[in-house]
Amino acid sequence: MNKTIIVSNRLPLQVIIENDQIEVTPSVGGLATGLKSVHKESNGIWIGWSGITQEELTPELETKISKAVTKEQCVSVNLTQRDLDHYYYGFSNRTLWPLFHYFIEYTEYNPESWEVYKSVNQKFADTVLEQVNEGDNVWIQDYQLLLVPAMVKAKRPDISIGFFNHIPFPSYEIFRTFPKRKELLEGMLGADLIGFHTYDYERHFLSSVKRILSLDVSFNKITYDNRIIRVDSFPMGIDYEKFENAALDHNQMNEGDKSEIQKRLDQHLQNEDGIKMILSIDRMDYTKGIPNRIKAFEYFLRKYPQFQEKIRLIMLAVPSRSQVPQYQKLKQETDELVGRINGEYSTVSWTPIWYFYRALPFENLIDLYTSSDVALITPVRDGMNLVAKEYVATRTRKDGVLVLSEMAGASIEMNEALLINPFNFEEIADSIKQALEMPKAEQKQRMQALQNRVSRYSVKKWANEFMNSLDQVHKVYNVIEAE
Ligand code: GDG
Repeated sequence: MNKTIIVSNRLPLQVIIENDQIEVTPSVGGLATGLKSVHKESNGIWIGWSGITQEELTPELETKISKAVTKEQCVSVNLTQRDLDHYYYGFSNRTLWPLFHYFIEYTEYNPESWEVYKSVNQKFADTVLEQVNEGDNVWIQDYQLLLVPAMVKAKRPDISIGFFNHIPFPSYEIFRTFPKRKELLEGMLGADLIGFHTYDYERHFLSSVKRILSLDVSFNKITYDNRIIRVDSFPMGIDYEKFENAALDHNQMNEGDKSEIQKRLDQHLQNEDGIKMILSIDRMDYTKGIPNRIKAFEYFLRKYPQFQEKIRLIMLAVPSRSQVPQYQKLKQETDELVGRINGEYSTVSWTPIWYFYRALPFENLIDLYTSSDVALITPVRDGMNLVAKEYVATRTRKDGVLVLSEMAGASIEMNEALLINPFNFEEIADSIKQALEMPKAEQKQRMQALQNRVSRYSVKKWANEFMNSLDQVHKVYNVIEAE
């Protein structure tokens, strides 16, 4: 039976070592859920790193991990600490991430990291080659693995390969600045189908292929190496039902079953007459526009002082890549901004910003989504942004307003949100006011339209559409071969 091999930087599971024993728990992230039908139900396998470096492993532990992940239909790729430093923290996070998000000034180019990135991509490709059989499909995920498609295709031209980029693809003028631009494109072109979240990313990619590799890209098809490669957009969705059901359960919860956070939220909602909650959730990342948001919030408090003591910004920032200096700087800037604004505006009974720098369990995420009148999502660049979609899915009472940056891929499908330019503080402040004062009927109308769209295009549908397109492209390829 033919299978699909999914390849991503991390396996969809958590491996914990304690006293020489290992525990493996499946991860519940969006990608793992979305690809479940492709992975588990079709007897597929998932290739990725387990989260444990080679240095942490004894031969016994390695065998145990290998056995445990095999049970989950996974195969782990072994990485050393040096691999991780250069391939992941180095080339992926200090080079490709800023480059693809238009932060050219943060983009470092270190030849040693590039060499390790190539060798680690080769490790992933070699693992695919060990596992692949005739008739299988391979679906490679994201910017950490840009070279894997060509590495697999070189050895197995018969195998159908898909690649999906989860982050933006920058415009040609940005991409052309990068020393290894040609190699990255050639790596991606090993795939038969290349997917992006939006048409704009697709367009940027095609223009780079046309101008850097001088290839014809008419009708989203590239003929290269005697093959046809198709490029298309597949906006990723969420597991809508999971969020909707969690919110429904949450809304019917007895007092005794409520989390501590929810009890605190309830207390404040009841005690502080008429106070409204504005929510933001993101990884602590410079692409998410966190300082812009805080500054715009301060501008709002100054411009519309009648809202002081009537609203609160709840900001959940999840620690991320804290070894990278720009992330440390961002954390410091955020701490200072929050401290300054709280210092300046707080009263004995009111603090304008509640700031959490940690990851919270899923249940608390639902507490926050369901208790917030407004979601304020202001990335300066974001491939998609699933938080915006999750907020919408949890608003089962059809109220709440989404204020969303037009720089998030999600904004293309979420026109009923209040769309803002994250660099325009005035516009953000005015949109916060509009959101807080929006009549219930208008909230309902906008929310219903958003829910209809977000529920229709779920993450499962996203995965199925990608796989169906990959099958189509492969058929065309076979026809050309036969001719
Ligand atoms: C990349 C692209 C693209 C957040 N805090 C907690 C928590 N989360 C979950 C959210 C959401 C996910 O993390 C974040 O997803 P995003 O899409 O917003 O952002 P990235 O992490 O940057 O993801 C992005 C995505 O890939 C998919 O292609 O949309 O553009 O950058 O699901 O719910 N989950 C829990 N606790 C937290 O504190 N449990």
